[in-house]
Amino acid sequence: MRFQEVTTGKLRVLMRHRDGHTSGLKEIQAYNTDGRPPTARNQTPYVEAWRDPTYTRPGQVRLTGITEDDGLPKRTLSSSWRAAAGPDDGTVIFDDPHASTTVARFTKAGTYTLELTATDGASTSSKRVVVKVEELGDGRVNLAPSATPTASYTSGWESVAAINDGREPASSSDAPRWGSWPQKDTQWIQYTWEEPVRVDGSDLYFFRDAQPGAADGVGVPASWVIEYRDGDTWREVPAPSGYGTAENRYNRTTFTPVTTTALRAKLTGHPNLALGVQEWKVYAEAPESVRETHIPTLRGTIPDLPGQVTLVYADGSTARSPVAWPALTEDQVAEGGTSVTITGLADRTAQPVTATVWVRHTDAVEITSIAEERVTTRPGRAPTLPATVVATYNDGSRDSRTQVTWDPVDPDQYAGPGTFEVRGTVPDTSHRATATITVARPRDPGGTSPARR
Ligand SMILES: [Ca+2]
Ligand SMILES: [Ca+2]
Repeated sequence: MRFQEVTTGKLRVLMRHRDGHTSGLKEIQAYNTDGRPPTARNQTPYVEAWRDPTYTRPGQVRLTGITEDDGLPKRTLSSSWRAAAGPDDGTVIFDDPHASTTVARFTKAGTYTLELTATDGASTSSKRVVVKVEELGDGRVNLAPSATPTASYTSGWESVAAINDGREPASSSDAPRWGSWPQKDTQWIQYTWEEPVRVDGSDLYFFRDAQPGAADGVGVPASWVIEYRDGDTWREVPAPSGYGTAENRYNRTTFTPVTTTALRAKLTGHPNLALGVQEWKVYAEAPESVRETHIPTLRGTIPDLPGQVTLVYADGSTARSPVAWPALTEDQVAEGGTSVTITGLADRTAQPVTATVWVRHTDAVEITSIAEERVTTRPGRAPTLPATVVATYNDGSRDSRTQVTWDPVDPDQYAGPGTFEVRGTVPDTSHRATATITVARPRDPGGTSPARR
């Protein structure tokens, strides 16, 4: 590059690292060309983009982008990702559509064309990446990536972060991995989540460099158990299907669901051998349903969509899950009396979730009905009543964020199997909310259900 002549004793280059990369400089030469630099002319931005091949989560793609500009005309450069093409009904959700490097998630398998566009305010460049999304996963959601991994002990040259890095091991001697050498006997690895999770299974892949009977080294365990944190106590997960110790593959364990903030695998080694793990996946229980999301908005106003949805499990209990929605456009909310349904992705279920946005002509509306709620519980356990209900208004719009105060429930009503109704009060309307409660014995008599006590 050329610039106006300066007189100086020092020259330096300032570099800003590209996202996820470091930078190096091989050589810099400085000249006095004795010439006048040419008048700067605005160059269009430079854009490059590709798919990160090391990122292997089902239904997701990590996109790496580079956007650069000469700083002309106004020293601004903005970029954005969009889906230029994809299968019918397929939705792409970018974690941050304005970051050049981001993760895209898909609601449907197929071939998508994703486009990164950069503009300096005067001119625009773009680059397309075609990605083939083969599988959205097998319906199980691995919660390990969102956990913090710790261990009883980690050898200085191994890494506990390797157990949830998402990298598929090629064999039990692959690396990176966690290992406890020279600590032997019983060792553990642990996952801790910031919010409670509801889990019902795991896949664990051991690291080993020795076989049972060896004088030293790292081996698969002689035995192991999965424990969950219940208050201040560690308990073994209920009704575990078994704890395999095979090498060179995952060992699957399923168990009766538990809600917890921490899970650990407690491994007991063969004599003389330390312990190790390549990867440990922990699966969220698949919910039976997701509570409907209905959001009204005034025409011309793009509404804020809820950051969480409520998952409902087979036993009637519920949990919240973060959810990502595609961005709404002004066109979609331009006309009163219309509605638009969008598909989002919740962190803790493999099923896509939907939200309906109802576009109103006016805010002068009133409630005409409240949808009935259906709740399941077990004998002796108070039903989990929802904090909100779905109200329908006189213009046909709905709102799933309508607050409700339920009448008190007498424990006698859910002491044994049967059905009963609970009524609730909603502000600013004489319409009452109704919840029908079904008290049923659990389908699976195993575990620690109250029905068996
Ligand atoms: Ca430019
Ligand atoms: Ca790993």
